[in-house]
Amino acid sequence: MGNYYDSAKECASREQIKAWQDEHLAKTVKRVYENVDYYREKMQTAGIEPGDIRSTDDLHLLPFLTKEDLRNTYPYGMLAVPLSDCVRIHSTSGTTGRRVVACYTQNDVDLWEDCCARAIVAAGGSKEDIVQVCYGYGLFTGGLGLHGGSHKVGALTLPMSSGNTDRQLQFMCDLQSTFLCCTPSYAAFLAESINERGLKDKIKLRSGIFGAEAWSEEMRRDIEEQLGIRAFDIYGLTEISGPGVAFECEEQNGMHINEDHFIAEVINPETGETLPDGEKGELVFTSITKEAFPLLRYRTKDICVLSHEKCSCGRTFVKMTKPMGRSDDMMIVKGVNVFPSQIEAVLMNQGYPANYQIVITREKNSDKLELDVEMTKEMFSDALSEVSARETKLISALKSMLGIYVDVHLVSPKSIERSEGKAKRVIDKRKLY
Ligand code: DLL
Repeated sequence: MGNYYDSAKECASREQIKAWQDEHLAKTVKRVYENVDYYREKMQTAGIEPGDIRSTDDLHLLPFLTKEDLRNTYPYGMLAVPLSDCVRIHSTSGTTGRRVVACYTQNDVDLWEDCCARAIVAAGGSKEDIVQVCYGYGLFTGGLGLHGGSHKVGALTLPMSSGNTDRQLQFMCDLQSTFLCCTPSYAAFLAESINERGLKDKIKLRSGIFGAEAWSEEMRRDIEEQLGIRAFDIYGLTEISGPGVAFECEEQNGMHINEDHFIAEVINPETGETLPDGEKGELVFTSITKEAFPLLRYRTKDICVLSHEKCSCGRTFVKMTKPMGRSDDMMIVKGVNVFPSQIEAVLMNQGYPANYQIVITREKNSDKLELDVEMTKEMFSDALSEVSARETKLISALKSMLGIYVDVHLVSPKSIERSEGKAKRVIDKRKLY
């Protein structure tokens, strides 16, 4: 069994990391140029030859790739190896347009699982753990990615997949799971169900890694408190491999990007210009070790900030903040940029659970932002005046956070549909007009 805290790599000096990236970037660019017609044409149009990219200092010369390019080349047009060398396909959910499929060679699967194993180890996991994986297994990368990582760590792995909460809880109690992997919204739902059923004393969970969707610090505190665990963030996207592109360490303050596999940049989404540490922009990845589906300068649409500041855990890999929304799902309401994470922070601050839904409509050219929020059982009351006082308080806190009026409806506990995977928080009806 490997040691997935690889200090030689994870704590290498910045010079060593750069030297590794320089070498692997140049090789990847050459390979992509030779094997992927679509990208070769893109490079030719930009007037770039593989020999122009000698190190990470030349990265900015390469053209960007977007989801649109992956749709144009669906399903196999971006493959850099023969299809017969691939052993696995995963896919994005494709809620907004054609699906994107990503192919993996055996080596790609191995490296991806190594990244997930690092994430588990950084969250305190080891071969002594019983890891309950309740991400969906299948085309979604969450289940199989963390499953593979857990195997590599040598932990006892429970491949539960998502859903069937009764069975999740029964196994959690009977088999004494110690480590949980699922979306933060499902972790919050499991916590709620555990408390309702009085099972808190029967569970042995001590840690968990949660990702695939945005979650706030307030939600982390809630999950940690209710489940009696430490809750770590994990980030990734199908196009770049899946979960484990970046992971939190014990500092719980930003996620280390696995820089021996992925070069990260933050760019100004309007101009494409590369931004320095500390500036907010769109995250762009270049994969430098993938065989089947290596993407160069892929625009993730995720907005974040990078930091090379020294981390107390000793890892030297650059850290990204939690994504602060997406450049494409950022809502613009009455001309104001609004992120669901801002709304969630206000809700959690006032003690509401993370069960809410945002609906945006447009009447007579004017946007309206409505927010349904579930009350906790303790808040729930038949006295209308109490509920309306609560609504007023929430409206005023949202106004000072966002600068716009939000039409808040407090609804009874459990009336908003629960999600077993990623929660659907925003319904923008304006696009339907
Ligand atoms: O969500 C991979 C994953 C699975 C990550 C399990 C973590 C855990 P996709 O379905 O392709 O892949 O969605 C990728 O989800 O671009 C982000 O917008 C969002 N996302 C992923 N992780 C986080 C996170 C998986 N920790 C898209 N916080 C990404 C906020 C996240 N957003």
